[in-house]
Amino acid sequence: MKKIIVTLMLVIGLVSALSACGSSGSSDSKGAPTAPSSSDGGSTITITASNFKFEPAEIKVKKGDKVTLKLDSKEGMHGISQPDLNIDLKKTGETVTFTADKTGTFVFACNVMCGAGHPNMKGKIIVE
Ligand SMILES: [Cu+2]
Repeated sequence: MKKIIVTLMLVIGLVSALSACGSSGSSDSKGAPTAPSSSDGGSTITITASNFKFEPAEIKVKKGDKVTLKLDSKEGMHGISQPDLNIDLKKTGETVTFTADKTGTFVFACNVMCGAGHPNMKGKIIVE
């Protein structure tokens, strides 16, 4: 009799252990926020602007990449301007898509008068 109970307990233990394993849930992966995801359909890079900096302040792309920039103003009103790459964003959530067709370092700056730190709001896009 004792043997049967022990066996039963073992079986129950095993079954619950297995089902617990199976239902451990899906793990959603959060990728690195600044790294471009792919080069085929173009990648989207979100630039977060706050008083008075851009995050990331430096973006690296490969020549020929199709890149979409998205402006996310977290604090205050900011924009992103880079005339050589035809970038001119002035509202949060706004995007621009460009093809990095020339190598070099392209400095972008805030184009909305946002306060004392405005002249220091700069970042760069490096096309290599
Ligand atoms: Cu500004």
